[in-house]
Amino acid sequence: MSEAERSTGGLTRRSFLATTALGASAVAAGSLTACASQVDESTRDELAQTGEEGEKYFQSCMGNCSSCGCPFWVHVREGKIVNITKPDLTLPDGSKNPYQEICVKGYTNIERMYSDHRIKYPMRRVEGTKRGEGEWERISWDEAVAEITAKWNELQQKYGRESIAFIGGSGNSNNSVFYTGRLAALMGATSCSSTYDMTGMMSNWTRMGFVQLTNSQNEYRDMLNSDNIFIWGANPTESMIVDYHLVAEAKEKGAKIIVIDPIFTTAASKADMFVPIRPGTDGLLAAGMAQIAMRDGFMDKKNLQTNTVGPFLVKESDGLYLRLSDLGGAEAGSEDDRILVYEGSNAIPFDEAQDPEVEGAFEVNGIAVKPAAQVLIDRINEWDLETISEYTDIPVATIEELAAIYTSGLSMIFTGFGLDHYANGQTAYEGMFALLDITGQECKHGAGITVADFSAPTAVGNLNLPTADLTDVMPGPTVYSSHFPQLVETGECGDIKADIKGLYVYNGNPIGNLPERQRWVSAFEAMELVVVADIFMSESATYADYVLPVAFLFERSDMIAGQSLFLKLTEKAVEPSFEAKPDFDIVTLLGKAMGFEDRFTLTLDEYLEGCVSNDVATAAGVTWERLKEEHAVFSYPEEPVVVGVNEFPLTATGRLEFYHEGILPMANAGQEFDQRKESCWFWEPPLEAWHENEKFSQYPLIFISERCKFKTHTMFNHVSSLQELDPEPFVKLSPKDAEARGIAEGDTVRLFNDRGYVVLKAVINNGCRPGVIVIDHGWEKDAFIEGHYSDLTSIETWPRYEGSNYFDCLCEMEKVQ
Ligand SMILES: Nc1nc2c(c(=O)[nH]1)N[C@H]1C(S)=C(S)[C@@H](COP(=O)(O)OP(=O)(O)OC[C@H]3O[C@@H](n4cnc5c(=O)[nH]c(N)nc54)[C@H](O)[C@@H]3O)O[C@H]1N2
Ligand SMILES: Nc1nc2c(c(=O)[nH]1)N[C@H]1C(S)=C(S)[C@@H](COP(=O)(O)OP(=O)(O)OC[C@H]3O[C@@H](n4cnc5c(=O)[nH]c(N)nc54)[C@H](O)[C@@H]3O)O[C@H]1N2
Ligand code: SF4
Ligand SMILES: [Mo]
Repeated sequence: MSEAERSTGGLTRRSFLATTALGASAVAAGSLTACASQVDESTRDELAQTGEEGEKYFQSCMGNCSSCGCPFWVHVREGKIVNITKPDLTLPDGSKNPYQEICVKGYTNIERMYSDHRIKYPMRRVEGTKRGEGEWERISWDEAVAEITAKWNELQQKYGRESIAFIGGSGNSNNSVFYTGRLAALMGATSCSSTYDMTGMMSNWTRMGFVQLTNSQNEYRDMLNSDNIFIWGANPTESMIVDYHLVAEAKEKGAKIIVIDPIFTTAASKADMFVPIRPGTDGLLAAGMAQIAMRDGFMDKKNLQTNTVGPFLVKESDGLYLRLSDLGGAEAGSEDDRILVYEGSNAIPFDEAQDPEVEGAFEVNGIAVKPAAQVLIDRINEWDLETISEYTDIPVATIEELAAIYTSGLSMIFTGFGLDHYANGQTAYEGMFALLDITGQECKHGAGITVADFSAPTAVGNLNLPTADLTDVMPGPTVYSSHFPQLVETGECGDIKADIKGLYVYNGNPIGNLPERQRWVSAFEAMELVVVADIFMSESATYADYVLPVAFLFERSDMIAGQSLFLKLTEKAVEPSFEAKPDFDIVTLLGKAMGFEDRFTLTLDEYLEGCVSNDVATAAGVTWERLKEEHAVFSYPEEPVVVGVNEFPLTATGRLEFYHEGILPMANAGQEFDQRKESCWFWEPPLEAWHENEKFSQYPLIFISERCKFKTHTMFNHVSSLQELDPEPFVKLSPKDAEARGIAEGDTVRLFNDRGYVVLKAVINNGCRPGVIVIDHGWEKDAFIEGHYSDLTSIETWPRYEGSNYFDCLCEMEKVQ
């Protein structure tokens, strides 16, 4: 393929421009996925220009970005979708919904729907061809369902119920697709749970408990109450496109914006201060700032005493809290066996204390103890500012300046998932939490930490419904994607034993989106049956034995919960293209054929109605009738949620927990686990992405990715108009790294390490930190000249959290001659 062809997904530039938005001539002859659109472009253009509004249906993008689903009106004329416009959702006070805009990707959903990349029919890989060769034959739904379920029965009889694994993804969060979990549970199949973003989310949950409305401490709107906003490990102008205006508005109101990132992002270009940091060292920077704050008298004792576990006494011997039972005052484990704090030379139950100590070391009945806050402070003080400066590569004076700004007013940390993508990302999040707890920048409006994920409607739209009635059913095991290849390779993962022989992939594109792609390709190859249900011919679908066509968002009604202030009920605007069906219908067909007729009796509407027949919805005033009438119902508190103000930690102690007594790893994958070390913040270098790592002399470049405005993961990859704006992948590198390797702008380069390689173009960029290279996220294999960027990354995890550690990756680069 020539370069021009490659950059436009296989079409020459001329034919590409001529066929943008699926002109019939773009159709690859004979391919069953490539299809003539049901409406040709000129007809749709004509329809779009008639000036009439057409029929309007309430719909939503489901980009899995920002606030996860900007609401739309889609306009239909003569059965064709011709336009997308923005509904004006308002908050109860009459103000505009702050979480809805339509970005450039959003408007291309029409083109996406009519794209030649849709899967049109159920298809079976042609017998005698290999997976991935792309030879398909069209079959009927009856054949597909009969053949797939016959094979499932055979495999389950031979290898056990758990030998079929269901792998979901982050795809589009909608209640229809979640229904797939019902089939998996009934079949006793193994569920593979994807681990992207997991370290970040688990760090939050471990600290706050599974609070209902937010995964972070403050909802985004609360930034408008802040004096300082630290954008720290997030790239919101690309990844939270429709939410970034809140940062801009806060700035207009006078807030100072500080960006801490290894690369000079667009947000950095708009900020008051940019601090380039060495990757993987954020926890240390936070510790340095906390140290300075304490030195300068900004320790907030009251906050530690009341909102956190700060005063709880920790026994030096075993790291457990000192309780009344340790002193013979209560029966161990009884309700009265309360945790003790130190006040006026005595250890007393925490709920009787007025002004407990948060610092110091004490002896109680011969037992050496320290308040948990002191344990944290000791860990922080193990690091001196010079060492912190050396490791973070930030001058001491800058760390001092950051601390001074942070303590100068109400400060918010706006973080994201950049820090999550290192194996020990919790050291960064927990470092930030320590800074918040010590300085008291929390539990009040304008101060705290915010990350995309405020999820009121998730509870309202009961996502547990698909399995809630299955109390008599024994579901299969759940394994995290970070250990799924291990399970396939060895049949074991901790306590789980399963001989996985069949995969059902839905709502995700694991090959290419999960780290260490070759392990995933091998896992797919080891299967006797791979089924992929998708709207599009994704990279994973190309490795399937059967593909099942899923209806596009506008071709079904659905409920969208999560990352929004509104619960939304979308309306089917047009009939599904070709033979596509909503996941709900697909799962119902498969479930009935597996013998679960009496468990799949609902229609999609009945199921969606059931989703809002729950107490949380009733309390929020959300009813099916209202949803039918209003489409989107505000189901969130009017004031931004701030944990510690209008929502409270749901931890065992009822407080924010920076110390964890007896913490366990997220999953037992047979790993060693140092419970004492993990009980409280500490810092160690990333597993791989570190200049003192033994691989560094061979592979001295840290490979990270960034979000791109024109893609959400791989979901908008085949939209021609976006391809025109963003035609091919390239690696960004600093002038210094380019010079050292004789690389010039536009050269073709090869990145490689022990795991794999990728060949693509190089772009030299001054905003790139020397030693760090960047490829934007979301490309699939056909986009690269050779290889795949996910062949570089590692699946290895930290013992505590199951993560996907895309950025914890070293490689080298050379010019391709
Ligand atoms: N357009 C678009 N938007 C999206 C998505 C998409 O694919 N496309 N995906 C959505 C999803 S699922 C997610 S999880 C989010 C993720 O979006 P973000 O939370 O913004 O995460 P990333 O873009 O992965 O990384 C954020 C920033 O962290 C920086 N970074 C990398 N390493 C370090 C480090 O060691 N320290 C510090 N301080 N910074 C570091 C990166 O340079 C980057 O600027 O975006 C969502 N929004
Ligand atoms: N190198 C690198 N890799 C990364 C990241 C990174 O920063 N760098 N980020 C990671 C992160 S944070 C995330 S969240 C993951 C995302 O990883 P994935 O969840 O695998 O992301 P998508 O590419 O969006 O794949 C979603 C698939 O689901 C399909 N789909 C959409 N809606 C539906 C539906 O209703 N039903 C069905 N059956 N299918 C549907 C889409 O067509 C698409 O093929 O990527 C991760 N991968
Ligand atoms: S892709 Fe754009 S329009 Fe769609 S949800 Fe994301 S930000 Fe909104
Ligand atoms: Mo993500």
